[in-house]
Amino acid sequence: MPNILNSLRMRAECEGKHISGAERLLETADLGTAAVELIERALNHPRGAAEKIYLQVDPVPARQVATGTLPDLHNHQVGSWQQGRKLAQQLLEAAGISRSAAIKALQTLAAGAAPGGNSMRGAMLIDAASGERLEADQARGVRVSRMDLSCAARDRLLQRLKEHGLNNSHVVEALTLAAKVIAAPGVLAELCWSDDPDYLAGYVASPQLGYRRINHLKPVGEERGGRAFFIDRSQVELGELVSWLEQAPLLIDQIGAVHPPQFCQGER
Ligand code: WAQ
Ligand code: MG
Repeated sequence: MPNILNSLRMRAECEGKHISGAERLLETADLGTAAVELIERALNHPRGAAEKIYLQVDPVPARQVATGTLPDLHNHQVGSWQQGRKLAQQLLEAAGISRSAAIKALQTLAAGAAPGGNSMRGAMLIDAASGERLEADQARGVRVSRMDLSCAARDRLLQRLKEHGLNNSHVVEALTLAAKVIAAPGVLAELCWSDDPDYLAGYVASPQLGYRRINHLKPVGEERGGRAFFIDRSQVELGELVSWLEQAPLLIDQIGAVHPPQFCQGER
């Protein structure tokens, strides 16, 4: 590793609405290519063409960078988004989240977790026992940053995902983000589905369950998506957790297994 890596962040807006965002951790030689890719993504986004694009680059001393591992991917196939949300609730309960907190988080994401019923730019923090929302700003939320795959790990992951028809940027980025979130002190689980109207998949992730991909968590055309991180408040101080998620650099150099699809029985 060189002495310095770079945190590259992109955020794009159209008419004040958040369109897309991304975060990478890269060597300087790879910065230009990645920045162009992110600008192109923002300009051709299914949520709308960006009017304002913010790019930020911050140096990160390599000695501060921890290394990490991706969770195993389990691929649950459900027949409807309603069935998907039921499964998400069950997985959250299996991860130690109270039923009421799981149901409340699902309902809040479905209704648009930001003021006015929009999607947030970042994630909600949710007390895993009470279901209380803990993030300071309900429009911004907490944005996990300064994480990426090493080049070798990315190549291996793409190869492995390709065997299952899952080699798209949503899966790669979501696995990377979830790896950092479930490694965080005091985080019991994460719930996510996309805010892109044409991308219906989401997941529940936890240290024990791994990354539980669910193919349908919302209806086609739905732009309300987001993330919820479930916290055990007895394990961690909130400010410490937020600064770890936003600031601690993590380079993932080990990938996990990718399991074949598992079909969910029962009512659609
Ligand atoms: N930190 C915290 N929250 C974030 C971040 C971040 N860095 N990036 C996005 N979010 C939140 C924000 O509220 C977005 O509205 C929401 O997540 C969804 O973001 O097939 O594509 O980038 O296995 O639209 C998951 C399934 C796809 C992938 C997730 O999310 C699969 C996805 P998107
Ligand atoms: Mg999106």
